[in-house]
Amino acid sequence: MSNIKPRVYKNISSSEAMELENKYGAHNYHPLPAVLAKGEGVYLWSPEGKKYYDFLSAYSAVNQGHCHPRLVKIIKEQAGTLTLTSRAFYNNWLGPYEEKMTRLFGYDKLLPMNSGAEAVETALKLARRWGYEVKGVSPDQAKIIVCENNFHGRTITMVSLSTDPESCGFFGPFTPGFVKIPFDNPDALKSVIDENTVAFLAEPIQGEAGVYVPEEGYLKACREICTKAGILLMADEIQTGLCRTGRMLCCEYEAVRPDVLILGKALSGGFMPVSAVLSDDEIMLIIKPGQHGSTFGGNPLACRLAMEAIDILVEENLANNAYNMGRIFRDGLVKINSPLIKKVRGKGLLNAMVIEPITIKGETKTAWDVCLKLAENGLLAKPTHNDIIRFAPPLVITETQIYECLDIIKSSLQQFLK
Ligand code: IF1
Repeated sequence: MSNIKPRVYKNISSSEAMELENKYGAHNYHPLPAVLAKGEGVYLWSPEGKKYYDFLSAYSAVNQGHCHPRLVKIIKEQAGTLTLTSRAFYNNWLGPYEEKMTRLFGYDKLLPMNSGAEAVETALKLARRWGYEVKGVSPDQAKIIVCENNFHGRTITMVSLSTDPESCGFFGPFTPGFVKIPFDNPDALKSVIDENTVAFLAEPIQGEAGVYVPEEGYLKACREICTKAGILLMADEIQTGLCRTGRMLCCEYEAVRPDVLILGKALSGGFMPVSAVLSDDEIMLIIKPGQHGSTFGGNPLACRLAMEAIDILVEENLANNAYNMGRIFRDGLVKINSPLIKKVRGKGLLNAMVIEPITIKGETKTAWDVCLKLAENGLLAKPTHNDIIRFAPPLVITETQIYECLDIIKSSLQQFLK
């Protein structure tokens, strides 16, 4: 063992934190130069005490607000009681969690996993096996339709679905059996279905692609096409779900019930990875004991957190707040009337601003530069592409805070143009 003197890391400075990450950590991200040490509700603080509004919410994993007191209480209680048993045995919180979730979302069964990617992988495995055993598709011939510009995670199969070179480049060979069609195009879906097609997987709004909201009626049309063709509609609501878009599920806007519902992120209120797949017995019971699982899936700590995280969403009426605050936010962005704002779009508190590229003193300013300026002025947001900034604060944000953030955005854009 090396004889390095143990360092004390408590209260390291922002610059030390960045230095350590750059020196000892993989460079698989390019973070904004903001170091966070404390979070509460919609606020984040740096080690030096600089206060920020969080307009990313860890990519919609902190819908309930940072360190929600009810979740802190539950995790402390359960962490001192029982955290993990594995599914080799039962535990006293998985059943109650499964009952709560299946009743709330209206499905027969829930399969608990951890990361979002694992939940999407689970949905793909369910669809394939259902295709072979119920639909009668020939072995290893199952096809699953996905949308271009999707984001479903970072595993090899997830990036096999991707059309983004940043996500999938140089990670081949890819998992076969996927057909990619344009998003928001029901005819494209209908045209590729054949006797081997088992499912269609889509995000109700494409988050990473830049908060692409499909035309009104798109989800309903896909539902009808899948029903008619006898294939499964699978909704990845990992980012759009759990009140983010102004409804408990984004699919609710069109009264669409997916055959397979995929949840994650805010399912734990940002405390730990908790994901879930929900479907009815005809699909879920296709997987028999020993055919799928995970070490941490369904652990009692995750179950208690998720039950409390769901209760907070419902009892604090966060879908309603997301709907109302989102409308105020989008209207406010438009009213800024900045030449830098090309387009504003979104639903609930999943919004995006498309930036008009602008050259100032010979330098073309991008969404990244705008985000640097926003951070300087106390608002943290991240570009999803060169010209798109996603705005997704915790759903507990108040009207007063929304207006304060609109002022920060307005003044940041003005400072840009000076
Ligand atoms: C990163 C993006 C967002 C997701 C949807 C599945 C997953 C995600 C709709 C996988 C995860 C995260 C991953 C994170 C950044 C973030 C992201 F920019 F990558 F695309 F939110 F838009 N389905 N999204 O959004 O869930 O396995 O991560 O738990 O990888 O950089 P996960």
